Amino acid sequence: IEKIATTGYGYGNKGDYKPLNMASDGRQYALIDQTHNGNIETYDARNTDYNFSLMTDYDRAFTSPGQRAGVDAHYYADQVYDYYKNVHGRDSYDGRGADIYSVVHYGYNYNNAFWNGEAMFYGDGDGRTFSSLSGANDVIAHELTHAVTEYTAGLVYENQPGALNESFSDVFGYFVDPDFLMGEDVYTPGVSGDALRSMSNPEQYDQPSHMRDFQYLPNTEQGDNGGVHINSGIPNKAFYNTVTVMDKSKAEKIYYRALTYYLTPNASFSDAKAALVQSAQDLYGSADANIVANAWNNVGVN
Ligand code: ASN
Ligand code: ZN
Ligand code: CA
Ligand code: CA
Repeated sequence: IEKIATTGYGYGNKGDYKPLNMASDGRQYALIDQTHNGNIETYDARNTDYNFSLMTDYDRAFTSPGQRAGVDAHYYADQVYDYYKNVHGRDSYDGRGADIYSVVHYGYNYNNAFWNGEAMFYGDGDGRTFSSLSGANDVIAHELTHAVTEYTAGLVYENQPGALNESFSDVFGYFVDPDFLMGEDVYTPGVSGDALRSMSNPEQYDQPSHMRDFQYLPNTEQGDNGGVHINSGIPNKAFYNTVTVMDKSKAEKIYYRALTYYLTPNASFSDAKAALVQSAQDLYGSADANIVANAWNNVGVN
């Protein structure tokens, strides 16, 4: 069905007003943003894990409680799209204007979000461990960066390359939401000040921040694929060590170049260090390359 691009608005998970790009067929309005080469589309799983339909309304005001998760997912997907386009000149995750699909109300009380190779999925959370996971723009940036990584470095999701895959998702989560906490806007809604992970102090959430504490876990689901969400604390701390010394605007170019130009699927932490040092050298010269090298030396990656 031909749809006409228009604008409307809605309320996010925290009840906040957000302007939205949408499309209408003259009868209904749908969360389809047609303002880029590819569409940004937001779907409702209605608490299933298999039945997804476009989030729609009969007017341009997406203001009902069941629409809040969709409003945030739609708005933040556009925000992250704009980040990659405006800062890095990248048109969507594949660099070729791929449609970006988000699915909200995935599962029941589901305490996670993920990229499955085709779309981003967000649970509602159980209301204790998490509130609706689309309510955090660093979570959206983290998940969409998994897609960018898939189409660029292709870091395999296990052991050291998997921990790097996780870390790059947190790093670009930082660039979209510049604090060193991940998921703080949706984690434990009854507890303030905490987060899912900390890049400045990974130990606070049981992650190592130095190679001496690297955790050798089995490459199984139980073992978090070799500790991809555990050992990511080490490259995360190296990132913290970098971005607290160098301009953020330089660090994001260096990390993007390493991810999209140098890194390959089986990269180790040492390979990531080398890729980032070389990227810094290419873009800004030896003073910044030395900052990066020292940042990794200080987490025990030589
Ligand atoms: N939220 C997790 C992540 O994006 C889901 C997963 O384990 N893949 O890393
Ligand atoms: Zn992840
Ligand atoms: Ca954050
Ligand atoms: Ca909290």
